[in-house]
Amino acid sequence: MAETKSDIHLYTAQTPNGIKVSMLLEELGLPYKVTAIELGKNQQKEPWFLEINPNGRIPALTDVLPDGSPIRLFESGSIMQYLVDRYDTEHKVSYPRGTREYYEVNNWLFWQMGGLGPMQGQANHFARYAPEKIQYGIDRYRNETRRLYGVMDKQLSKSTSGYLVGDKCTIADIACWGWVAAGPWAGVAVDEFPHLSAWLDKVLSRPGCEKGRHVPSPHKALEQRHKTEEELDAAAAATRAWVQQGMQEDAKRK
Ligand SMILES: N[C@@H](CCC(=O)N[C@@H](CS)C(=O)NCC(=O)O)C(=O)O
Repeated sequence: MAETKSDIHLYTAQTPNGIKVSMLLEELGLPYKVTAIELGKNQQKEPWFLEINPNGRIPALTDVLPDGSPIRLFESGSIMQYLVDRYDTEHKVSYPRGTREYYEVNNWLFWQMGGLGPMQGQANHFARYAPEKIQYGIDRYRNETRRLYGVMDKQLSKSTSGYLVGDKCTIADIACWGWVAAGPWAGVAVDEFPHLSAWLDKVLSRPGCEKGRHVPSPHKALEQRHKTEEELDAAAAATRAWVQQGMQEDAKRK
């Protein structure tokens, strides 16, 4: 088979935001290069990486525009919109601009980026990474995450396709999947939500999503469903150390 040339270069790590992009790239069948960023070594804060994403977070992606000029992308939602805009000409996981479904996909993509991701991220922080257990913070973000799962469950209960918008899997589903798969890490049980549980398996059964979730290393979040709170807490110890160190360094930066 002839090798396909690709200028797409993904900078990522095994996290819910990171795997969104690799799942999408695999769904679209696009060739791409991968650089695994070691968050534990704070590589995302090194000057060369900040040239790509000034915000110092993964994922980030570089590509070359048709006129030959390089482009850098950051924020997972922005990266996903770029990839479907440019490469999903057959609308495998997107809808044509101007259609009702196009705007509805945006609703759910922004809902994930502004709600589900940040709330669940803070639930993770207070439940797993904070140096002390502050019950108010744990409850606030866990309850908000649970509420958001309920909103998604309700939307899915009305869907005839089993996906968030219209008759197919879109970037809205792909954006949410890694977060819902990691529910147990945040202390939120997905089994409380029957439509969400079915959706989790449905997305997982797609070969592209299945392959992409293991980039740049094996995805293990689903295995956490069978762990106790104590086991999850113990597993968080190593990450807690670098999260705390990263926060201290960020606080000193101007
Ligand atoms: N809104 C951003 C969030 C990116 C983000 O927070 N990435 C995390 C991993 S999921 C990260 O890079 N953390 C490293 C750090 O905080 O230094 C996106 O969706 O791309």
